[in-house]
Amino acid sequence: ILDSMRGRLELGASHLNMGGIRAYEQKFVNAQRIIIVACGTSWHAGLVAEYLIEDLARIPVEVEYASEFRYRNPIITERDIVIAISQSGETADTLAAIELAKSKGATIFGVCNVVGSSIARATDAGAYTHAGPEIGVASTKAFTAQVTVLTLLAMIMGQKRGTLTDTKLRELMVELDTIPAKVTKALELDAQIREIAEEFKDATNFLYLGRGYNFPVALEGALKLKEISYIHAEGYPAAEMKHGPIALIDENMPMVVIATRDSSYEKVVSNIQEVKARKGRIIAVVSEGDKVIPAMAEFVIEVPHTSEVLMPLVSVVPLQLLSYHIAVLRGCNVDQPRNLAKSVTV
Ligand code: F1P
Repeated sequence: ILDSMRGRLELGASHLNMGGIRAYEQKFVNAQRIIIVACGTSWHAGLVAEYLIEDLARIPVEVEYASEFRYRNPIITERDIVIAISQSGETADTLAAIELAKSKGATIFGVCNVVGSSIARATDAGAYTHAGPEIGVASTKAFTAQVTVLTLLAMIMGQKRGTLTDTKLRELMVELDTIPAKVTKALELDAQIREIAEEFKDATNFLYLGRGYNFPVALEGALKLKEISYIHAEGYPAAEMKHGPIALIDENMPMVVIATRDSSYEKVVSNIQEVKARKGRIIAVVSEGDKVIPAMAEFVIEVPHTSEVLMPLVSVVPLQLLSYHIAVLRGCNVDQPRNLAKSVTV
């Protein structure tokens, strides 16, 4: 199993510096800490990786905005592994964060989409995502590909460190193979999501809530809406709502709640109750067959069920579709949003 995963990761290796994980396997196994640096959507993929690596491999992870990390005075040692994530491989802030970490002796592992890009060349090792060119400026399939590579990486680390049993590893491998079909099913929700978009196309604010693995997905849903439809949107961990954002809820506030069946499901149900009591308009993303939340939410989007570790790969899809349809209905150019560059090189 490990060999097949290695094979899958090393498919992403090239003749450049992106040499796959094998040469650095021991470094990963013995890592004291992993620092993830990235921007935008890639940073959200990094947050998912924090959950994955801490859960499966039990290595402490810090996720940093490269744009902030490069300008402060972070503590970095040669025992650290820095994972740099970038779709374009040209993001100036991520490149600068890599250079800083390198100057302190850290090992740099890249997760990039563009072969031979500046970031790929600056890393010691890495894996290409091979998601194909992102036609639009806003990252979508790159997120899925990044999370997939990072999942495999966490699984390899977990197996090598003995924190992930062979049985659990095998189960995850089998489940990973079901993900493409589940993503296809989620994409088939297109017409239903367009109807929801019709309802909310004139909204001026949106809140996105999620817990656990679905928290980074909430952030990513909000970012996609901002990027392509120019609607103000914020993502929060669902439990943070009571620490501030709850004040924003009224009958005009659409709330997208990612509430798939996982270890925090019951808590998310009680968050939904709190929103409902304040007359917020709830759009809930739930696991197929859920009977509880459909009775509470105004709109329900059912996605195929999968375990929480892999759920971001499925639950992000309806949020991307929602942003897309709202943007199109508002007459926005989804491929070339205003003010946004494909590669932020300054
Ligand atoms: C990072 C990023 C994208 C965003 C936009 C601007 O790019 O913030 O996530 O959608 O394209 O750049 P990258 O480092 O992943 O190429």
